[in-house]
Amino acid sequence: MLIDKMTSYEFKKAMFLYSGALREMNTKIQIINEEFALKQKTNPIEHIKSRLKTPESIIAKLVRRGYQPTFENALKYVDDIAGIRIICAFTKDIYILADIINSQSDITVLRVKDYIANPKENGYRSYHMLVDVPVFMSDEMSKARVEIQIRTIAMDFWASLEHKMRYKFESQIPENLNFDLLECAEIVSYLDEKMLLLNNEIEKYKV
Ligand code: 0O2
Repeated sequence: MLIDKMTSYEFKKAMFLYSGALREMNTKIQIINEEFALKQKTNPIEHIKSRLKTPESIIAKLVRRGYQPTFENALKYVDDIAGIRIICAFTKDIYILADIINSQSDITVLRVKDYIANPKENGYRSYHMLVDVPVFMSDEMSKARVEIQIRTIAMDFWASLEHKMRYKFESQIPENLNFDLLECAEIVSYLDEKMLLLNNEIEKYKV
């Protein structure tokens, strides 16, 4: 069981690797953002959040998916033990960033889920990438998976509220609230489109 292994060297080393990969990825993304500011005097990224999933949350996810909450299953089935969320102002920046991450020679993109082109039924929008990041140690190199979620400020606003509601209602969100959430998701999508068009107009007048 995962609980039994939490104090073991094996578990600590795995979490150390995830944490290293998270920091590597964070630095990469910050460098990309600063380079944008240098070249184009604009930052595509509003802010970055990163976190390591707690053992409790790993166990909860495994149980939710019908797996035994073991260390081996955590490594095999929980893809977002290390997670980064990148918040952009505009949808176009999401795809620019995703392309740049994709082209980094030391990063292997394992999976992409484009919930912007294909929103979830509940209205969730975000761009997810699962990547393998190399972590160089004193005598070896290991890879660890990091889940990257890229979304706009508006998409993040929606996802935070939906997450809070799901938590409050223990995943049984009342039908009328689900309807309102879906309506808000459509408004968010419209707002993102409008803001992008507005920004394109502003860009034309840049000195
Ligand atoms: P938490 O509490 O944010 O960590 P996978 O995680 O890849 O094994 P899945 O569900 O196929 O399994 O992956 P997916 O769809 O890429 O979702 C992973 C994460 O995206 C979730 O992690 C959430 O953070 C976010 N997400 C996905 N769908 C929704 C949604 O409908 N609403 C909100 N608010 N967030 C969503 P966790 O572990 O489920 O949650």
